[in-house]
Amino acid sequence: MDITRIIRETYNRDISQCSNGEIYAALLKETQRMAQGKQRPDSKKKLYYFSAEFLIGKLLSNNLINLGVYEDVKRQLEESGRSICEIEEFENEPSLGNGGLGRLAACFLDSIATLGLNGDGVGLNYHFGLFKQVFKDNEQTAVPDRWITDNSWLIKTDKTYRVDFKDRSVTARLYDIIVTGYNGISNKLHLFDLETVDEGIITSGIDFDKQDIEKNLTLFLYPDDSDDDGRILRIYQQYFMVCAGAQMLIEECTQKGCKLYDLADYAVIQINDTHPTMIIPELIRQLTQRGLDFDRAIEAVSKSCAYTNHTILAEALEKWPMHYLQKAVPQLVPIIEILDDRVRRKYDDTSLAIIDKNDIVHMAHIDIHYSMSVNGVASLHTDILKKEELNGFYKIYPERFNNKTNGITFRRWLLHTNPQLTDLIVSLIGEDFKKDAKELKKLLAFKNDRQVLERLLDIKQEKKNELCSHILAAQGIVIDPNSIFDIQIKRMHEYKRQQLNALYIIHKYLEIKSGKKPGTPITCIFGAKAAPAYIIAQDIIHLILCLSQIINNDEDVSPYLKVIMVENYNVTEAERLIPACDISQQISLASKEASGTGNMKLMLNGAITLGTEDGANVEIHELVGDDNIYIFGDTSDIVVERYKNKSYVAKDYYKRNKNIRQVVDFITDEELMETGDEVRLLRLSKELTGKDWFMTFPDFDSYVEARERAYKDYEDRMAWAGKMLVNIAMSGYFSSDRTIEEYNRDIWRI
Ligand code: 26V
Repeated sequence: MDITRIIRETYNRDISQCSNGEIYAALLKETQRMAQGKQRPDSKKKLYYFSAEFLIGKLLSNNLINLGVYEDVKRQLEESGRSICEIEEFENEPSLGNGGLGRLAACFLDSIATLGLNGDGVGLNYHFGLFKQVFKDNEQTAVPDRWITDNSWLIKTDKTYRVDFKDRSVTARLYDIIVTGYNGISNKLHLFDLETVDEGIITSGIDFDKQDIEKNLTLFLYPDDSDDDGRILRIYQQYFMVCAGAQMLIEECTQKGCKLYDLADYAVIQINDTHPTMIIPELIRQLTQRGLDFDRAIEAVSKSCAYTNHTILAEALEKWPMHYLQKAVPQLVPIIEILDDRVRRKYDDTSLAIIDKNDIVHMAHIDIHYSMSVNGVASLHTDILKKEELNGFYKIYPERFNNKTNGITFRRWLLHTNPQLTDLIVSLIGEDFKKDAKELKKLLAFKNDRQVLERLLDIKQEKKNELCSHILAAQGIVIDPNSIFDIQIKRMHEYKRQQLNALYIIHKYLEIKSGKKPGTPITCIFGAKAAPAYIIAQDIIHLILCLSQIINNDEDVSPYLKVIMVENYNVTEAERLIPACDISQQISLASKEASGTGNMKLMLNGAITLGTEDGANVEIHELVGDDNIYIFGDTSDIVVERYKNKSYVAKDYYKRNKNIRQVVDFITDEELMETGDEVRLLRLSKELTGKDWFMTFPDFDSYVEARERAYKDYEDRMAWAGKMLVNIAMSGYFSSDRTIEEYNRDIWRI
């Protein structure tokens, strides 16, 4: 890529006369041109990865890396006195996802293209994505996050599809984003947009008329679903995605010569969580409309579809009242009734039915009965699905169930976010790990190499310094770069237990107040958004922000302990935080976190996990061994048992355990109540002492013990660097290339 030439051709000026924004725009167009020039795969069978979320992050650097020109572009820009980082500031991050599920879909697209597989993503083009988080008076407020400008990666196509709802028809316009593989081919991310969408109907914050479907359908990702209108809007969105997607898919397959009944030879559809489930009845509908008989349509669709489950939390498994479907998409109702009827004829057990006695449709049940594969996302998670949550289904379809432990793309989470570490690894073991992550194991040979370990510590320091400058610039907070960076970054949710982390921070604060100072200062960093309608999650954010205010302003304490909550945590912030992390907090209640993928990114960047035996932590533990991870808390078996026999009483722990009482009482102590909002703090305190549904109290002592042990071990810098090295070396298993190879080997067979 010759930047001088490109700039001259675009603007008829010299690069020195161009703003960074202009350079960005020119680079974007050129990168898009290069990506389009890449070979498109051409196989009979193609994967369609249907997902309501694709959290792709900024794409410029990522695409330059994948196209193999990043270093060259960076150098040319530097020669002209420009920096690629400053230029990338001009790119907006598309916030097309909530968290792990959407980011996983993005990592998968990268690996699918890298492995040369014929597979596209299919989703929605939300104009504002998820909200942008702004802190005000120690609370989260939500404002619209507009990301689409003239210089976005979206390519408008001339393809449109009609989507019929009960009382109206709308037009779906297809936009594409090119997905580049690393030294590979290119695929597409297909995003459908509502032709008549109107950004003008947003009133204040993220409020808008939820009934105005013709204008609102693709405005936001998962709008507030605390009321009926919000939930029905979600059904409209989901159907819009699958109806247009099914038309596109059938069109592509028939063009390749597919007869409708042999659809499974041409298309495999991965259903990412239950959000795209309506693709099953919708495809059946469209196939029968085109003349295929009903039985053969069911068969063709079931052989083409595969379902991934991403959670065992009952409240997160979608169940739609039939009258919602009647109201929005009545054409699917008779089909779903037939699907349910066939299940009922075959199996007596009513818990396996699709429509329950209250006329509620269990979306996951449609997926399980009418697809050829059901997978969990980490080994423990799949075991729990088989043994507990989906046991009834496992008994009738044992061959359908399989595990696919999640993964992450190392191109973004190592090569892009941590070039310093990448260079060190290249200098030690060569370039092969970039295509084959298992190669990282070769790093183990340097476990006792002082020079290498020192380099590792230097790089960590450099990344910590970079983060300090960023946080100072963005939020005006001074951080001690020599402190321990202890980080918890993920969606705010009670099961992820940010509240447990906060209780520890109170414990540490009181300890320092009483004169017991830590060996090394500690900086606790959080990054998390909470769903606007999720009150307790908002309360936990409030608690953390109040603690931050009190602790950071306390002269006795702040030299030893600081608390920071990063505003608007997103992929771009993650890219800054992850390489700078020393301790990775993965403290969900055992059995509740299906996998986690942040845990993998942090491990890859040399952070040591402090975690429960949950999700993929279990596999991290197995890989690195007891000495290179800090495990605490009750096991998933104990937790599952405790829920079953309802034996947990939070109040008992509160009464019996003085430490717990002390930290919990602090939430409603004078100091905090004066700083924060009484209603929020009282509600949170009551929630903990009265219920503590995610069992923070039973794990509290063991959490404190493990965390103290980690801090103490940190003091021995060489021993700590050894742990970092083992974590990096063993992280190869978590490459999404491995995950995708497994999906293709066991499910897709492209
Ligand atoms: C959604 C909701 C929505 C309603 C309120 C409660 C609730 C709780 C959890 C969820 C999560 C839905 C699915 C999801 O995002 N799962 C995540 O998928 C990741 C990729 O497989 C995985 O790493 C995370 O552990 C899992 O939580």
